[in-house]
Amino acid sequence: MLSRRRFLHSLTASAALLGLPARAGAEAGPAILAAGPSRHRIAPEGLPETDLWTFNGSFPGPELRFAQGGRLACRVENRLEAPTAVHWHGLRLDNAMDGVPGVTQAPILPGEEFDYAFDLPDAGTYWYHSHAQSVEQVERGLYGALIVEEAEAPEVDRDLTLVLDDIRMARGAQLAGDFDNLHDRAHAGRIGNVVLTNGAPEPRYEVRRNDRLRLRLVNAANARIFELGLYGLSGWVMALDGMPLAAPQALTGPMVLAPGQRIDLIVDVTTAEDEAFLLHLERNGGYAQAVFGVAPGAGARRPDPAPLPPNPEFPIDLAGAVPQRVLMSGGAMRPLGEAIHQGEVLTGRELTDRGLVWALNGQAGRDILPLVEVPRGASVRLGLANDTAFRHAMHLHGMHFAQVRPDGTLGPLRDTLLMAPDETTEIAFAAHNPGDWLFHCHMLGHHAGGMGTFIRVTA
Ligand SMILES: [Cu+2]
Repeated sequence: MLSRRRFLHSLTASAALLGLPARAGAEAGPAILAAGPSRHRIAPEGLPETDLWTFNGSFPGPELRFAQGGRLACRVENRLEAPTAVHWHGLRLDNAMDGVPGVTQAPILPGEEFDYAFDLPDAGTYWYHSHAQSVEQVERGLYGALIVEEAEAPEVDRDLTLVLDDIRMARGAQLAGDFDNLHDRAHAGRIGNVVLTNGAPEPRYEVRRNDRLRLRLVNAANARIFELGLYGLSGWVMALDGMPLAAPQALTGPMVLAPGQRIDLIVDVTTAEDEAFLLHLERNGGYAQAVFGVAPGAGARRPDPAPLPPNPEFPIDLAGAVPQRVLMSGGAMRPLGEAIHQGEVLTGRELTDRGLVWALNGQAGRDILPLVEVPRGASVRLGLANDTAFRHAMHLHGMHFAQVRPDGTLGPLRDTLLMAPDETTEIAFAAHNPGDWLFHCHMLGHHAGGMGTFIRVTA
């Protein structure tokens, strides 16, 4: 892995050159994220390095860490030959900083830059990624973790972020170039053939027996839904999509992590063997997603962890919520007959010619009108029906929602919800954050293929 220390050193130098104020302690996030091409050793020695697009030449991009209640200030420089923009996934931030070209900002053109600056009211595990031509740019490596630290963090021996991805590698250890192919779009999305953790296949981390680890899992893949297990580690789910659970939930079975989602774990190294694993589960067994080398340790088992401190809350008024249905349609096996695209009714053939294969409420691609418009402070209740043969990971920008359980109670807060084929469910959220906020499938080819809309919260 790249040395974070070396990276921070080089940034301090750039900040000084630009006359930007130096920051200290947990506020010392980089002053600059430069998007540009870089080469990385992913394939075994003997094969070429892989050409990627990354932030600051690091794959994944540098892990950003800030203190809760602090402020992120970061200049994004575009050294690519394509327009870009950075979305700060899961953060309840100012709309103008959300990083969606054509909605919250103009794209950052090659050679240009954009200054992002916003407050960080919530602690948790978040991530940042390109939101311009994301089906290509995220696949090429334009993403990184963003951690907001609690003032009173739980005591652990190691706080480790594991950013999961898969890439589709072709000859010469280079990415297969057909990022936009219609077949992927209309099926489960671009699924890779090389699975990575922090940019490497099967990385190894050294720990000691009885160590307590905080593992922050982030799914940065285009479309892969990770099913994960632990071997030799046992513990609790502490947070989902950055938001703390009211009570730690003991881990008893596999974990499912859809694209865009995060899980915070606290685990103890309980194995008597000399290795433990984060397992990637497949139908017929599992293999190592990440390996932990286990050295003898002097420590004893610790008591169960206390819940993480709660983030600021915005109560959801379920009874008074504005209802809106969302019908998800299209894709292979149940293709769109016709749908509206930017105010025009198009046939299935015409839609396909434009790469559009999915629709929300009969709209293929983002309309000029919002899915729903509410005043700030209202609550919204979305009835979601997945009338497709595929799974989708529906992501809301700028606000967290809760799933409404059949008994009417609310599940934990999330920003991305995985839906099964033919599933219907409801989510609800407090519209506390003014602006136009995307609501889209985080399988990036599905979004590019039409599965996206937005919600307007008026001030
Ligand atoms: Cu989808």
